[in-house]
Amino acid sequence: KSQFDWADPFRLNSQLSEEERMLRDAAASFAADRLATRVEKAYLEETTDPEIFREMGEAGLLGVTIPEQYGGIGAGYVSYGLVAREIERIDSGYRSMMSVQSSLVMHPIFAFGSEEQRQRYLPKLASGEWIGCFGLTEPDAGSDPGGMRTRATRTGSGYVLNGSKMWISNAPIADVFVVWAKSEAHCGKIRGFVLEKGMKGLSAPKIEGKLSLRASITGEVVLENVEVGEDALLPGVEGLRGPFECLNRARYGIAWGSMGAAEDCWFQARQYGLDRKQFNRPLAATQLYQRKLADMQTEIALGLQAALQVGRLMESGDWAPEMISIIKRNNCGKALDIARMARDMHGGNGIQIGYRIMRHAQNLETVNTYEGTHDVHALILGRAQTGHQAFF
Ligand code: TGC
Ligand code: FAD
Repeated sequence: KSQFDWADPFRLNSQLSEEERMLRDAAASFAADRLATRVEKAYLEETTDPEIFREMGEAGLLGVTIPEQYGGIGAGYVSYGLVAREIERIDSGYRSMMSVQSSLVMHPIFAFGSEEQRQRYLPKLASGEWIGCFGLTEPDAGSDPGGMRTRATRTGSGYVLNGSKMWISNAPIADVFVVWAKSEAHCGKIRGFVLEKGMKGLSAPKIEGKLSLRASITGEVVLENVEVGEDALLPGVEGLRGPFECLNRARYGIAWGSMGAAEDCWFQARQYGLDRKQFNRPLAATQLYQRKLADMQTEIALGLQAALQVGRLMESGDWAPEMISIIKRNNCGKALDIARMARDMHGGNGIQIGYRIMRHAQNLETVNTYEGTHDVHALILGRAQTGHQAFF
């Protein structure tokens, strides 16, 4: 009979390759040294240090699945998930910065861009010299991105873009904007465009006053007669498949990341219960407290195992987006429940910034909403098993 490891019940560690474990450990060291040390101030003051991108780039944590010739490290999807888990263990906002850059900006340029676009953007995005953002959501088109109003109109040598995007991570500090618009020249189909900071008519004002994901800057993207050449168009994709192919990867990473935040809450709740005494005994010696710890352990162990399986299927090419809907939806929902439960288990201390739990809980409200809300993923899964479209 083997020894039970309460912190790794299903021996996730033993299911990883040596290279995966090394990258995970490097990400964990980076997160402890560079992120944990600045997150509290950043969260309280609602500030984002753009230097973090360069530091992540130096550590090899941006675009890990992108081939080396473009600045990535050509690692697999499990490696990418492990990096997301370690970064989100510190803060969902930092994972957001990493996953937008990697899955929503570098991936479309790599997968759908021309060779010139790949050469121009990917190495600088991988090093963190340039910061990227991804504009899909609009003020009146969130869960239903097909209802977007942003338009690209043909000019002699290129396009003019008009419209606005809302809730765009990294936008106010971005150098590179991957923006999705309906193109009149392509029968109204959605096309991707790569814009650059400083283009006339392009602005990205910060959205102030978020009570969630405060360490990650969010903005609008306003497009007022922005003129671009043909070279700004992503040539390799059209229709909603373009943004969704990027979202598949980012949602997958979020399934791992949210488990990192949940683990931090679980480990803290366990330690708090061992240290704190009420009624002359540790809280952790009570039945109700232990049941909550058991629930946390169970959901996290199952959530990580599911994310690992989907990652392996992505690596072998045998995957479907619905698998990602299951793990994005379940892991985010469970992580949010765990963070709220851990907050309660800390009593009054649970609301203090130093205990981290409430920051995670606040962040996970966003994580449960962006990249397809909990209910939207339920509708995707409902459609897949009944054949009935229930969105409208
Ligand atoms: P539907 O009819 O289902 O599909 C339209 C076309 O798109 C294709 N498609 C996919 N392709 C690849 N992967 C997927 N997951 C795909 N889902 C759909 C589909 O095959 C079809 O192609 P074609 O060629 O036949 O036209 O489209 P619908 O309009 O009915 O969509 C409904 C729904 C709910 C599935 C979809 O709109 C949805 O997922 N809504 C959620 C929106 C969302 O996730 N937004 C995310 C914005 S980005 C963000 O939040 C970043 S936060 C980042 C951070 O800070 O970390
Ligand atoms: P809505 O679509 O209006 O949904 C509101 C509620 O209605 C939800 O509960 C939803 O589940 C429910 N609902 C919607 N449709 C249905 C239906 N058919 N049936 C039943 N219920 C339904 N977007 C980007 O493009 N790029 C980014 O980088 C980005 N970063 C973000 C960062 C933050 C901090 C936040 C908060 C959001 C970000 N988003 C980004 C936007 C995010 O993807 C959207 O907020 C999300 O897709 C939901 O859209 P919405 O806010 O318009 O809500």
